[in-house]
Amino acid sequence: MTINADLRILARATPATTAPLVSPAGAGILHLGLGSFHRAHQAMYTAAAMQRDGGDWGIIGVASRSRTVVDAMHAQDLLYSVATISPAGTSLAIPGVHTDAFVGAAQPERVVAHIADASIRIVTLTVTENGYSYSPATEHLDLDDPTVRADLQGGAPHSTIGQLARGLQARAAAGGEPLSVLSCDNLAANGKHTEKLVREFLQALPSGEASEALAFLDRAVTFPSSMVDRIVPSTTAQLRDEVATLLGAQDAIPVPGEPFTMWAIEDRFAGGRPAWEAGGAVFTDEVGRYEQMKVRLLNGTHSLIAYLGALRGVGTIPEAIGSERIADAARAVMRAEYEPSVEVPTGVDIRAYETELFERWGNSALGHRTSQVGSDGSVKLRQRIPEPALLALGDGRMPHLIALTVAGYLSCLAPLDGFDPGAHAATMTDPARDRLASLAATARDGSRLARGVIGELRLFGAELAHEDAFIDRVGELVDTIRRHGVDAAISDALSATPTTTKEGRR
Ligand code: CS2
Repeated sequence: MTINADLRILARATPATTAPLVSPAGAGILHLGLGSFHRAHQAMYTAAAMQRDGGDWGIIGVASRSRTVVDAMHAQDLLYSVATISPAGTSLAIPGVHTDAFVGAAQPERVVAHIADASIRIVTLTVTENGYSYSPATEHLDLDDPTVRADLQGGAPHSTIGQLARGLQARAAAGGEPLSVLSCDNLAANGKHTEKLVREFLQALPSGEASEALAFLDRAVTFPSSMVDRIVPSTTAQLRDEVATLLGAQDAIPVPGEPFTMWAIEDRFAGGRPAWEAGGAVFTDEVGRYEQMKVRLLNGTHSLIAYLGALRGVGTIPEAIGSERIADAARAVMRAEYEPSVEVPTGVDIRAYETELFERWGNSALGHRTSQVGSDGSVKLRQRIPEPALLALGDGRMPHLIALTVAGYLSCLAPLDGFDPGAHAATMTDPARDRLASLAATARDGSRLARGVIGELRLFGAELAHEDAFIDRVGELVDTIRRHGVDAAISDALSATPTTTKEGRR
């Protein structure tokens, strides 16, 4: 008996919780980025929407390069389970929203054809911060990126922005039915950002080639912004075993997720949308505020916890936040350095939000790894730290704990000669790892390393590259970590931070 038969039989034979929530007849959504996050987040909201209101909102999932999930999904009738995990136990759901899945790198023309197809009304994206071909140094589409250059020259496109732009050109030529492109990545103003990059791609084409597509964008394409939130660790063999026991069938690709989930979306959909509110999504004009609050308080602090934890030899986020020193640093960075830069969305109680964050990070059953959160720091930190850091510096305050976050990152990813950041740092991956390693190889101390990375490489954008006092502070903390250990650096940053008095702590 094949795995898919198992899942189907299970769908009929077991209680509703393990039957697929829906089985759509047709697809209305093309999703780029078939990773765990999409499968535990958007897929669940879309299932809830169709359960309540029906609609042809099935999802065609496109994995960027890897065949693993696509092959497993085809072997399982496009089904997989989402395991909601807390210390109280694990519950399973099978969303069942996907109507097809394929690998974009293997069939780029098919991505373009689906975007052009009128039955698709929304293209959603979870391609990570790194998937937008954006150059922080120029603040535009990265025209030096070889994939973008090749996509501009014609042929089947391989960059996400190239695929979107070529798909929109084809859709314009095919009659120009309305469409929305919805970014679900952790980027500030992710809708605007995506639109800007798509337009820059089209504008970079030989004159006249994109005029029809640009007029179509003006007339019938929207790029709503959205803030997505759910902690989704990588799948483990242990989870596969646990799911097999609960399900009574093998699932090769279960996705673990925390109980908390949130989605705030701008309600600007050109061709309609699923009733995602049925799954708890919030439609609001304040997405920018939600995004800012989440990317800074949750993600920015998450990075700090991950790097400090890894440097203390700790493998998981709950273990890291369980240390009082790291919890103090986390609270201080949130209150003293991120909160002043955030406009809190209407109706949100920031203290309650913060308390909930500590509970979420402390979810010991989830086993979220410091190495996972610490990976891709070059592209993640760029979203999380420059604006709050610049704001504090502009107000005459040194953001010591943001500097410590960067120092922790550099100590993990670009260790100076003679410093061993430990096993968890060693498994962090990062697109800038080689560039960082060559800077670390020639830098004699933290100050030169920080200058090279922030000042010359401009890893965190053009503005921070000129903030000498901040760069020096990062360098000092790198040296403290190397000479006296991470705890000494935490004490140093905390004692320099005015609001980390007893009264400011909890
Ligand atoms: C994390 C996020 O890996 C990371 O950088 O901060 O993936 C985080 O878990 C999610 O954004 C939560 O919504």
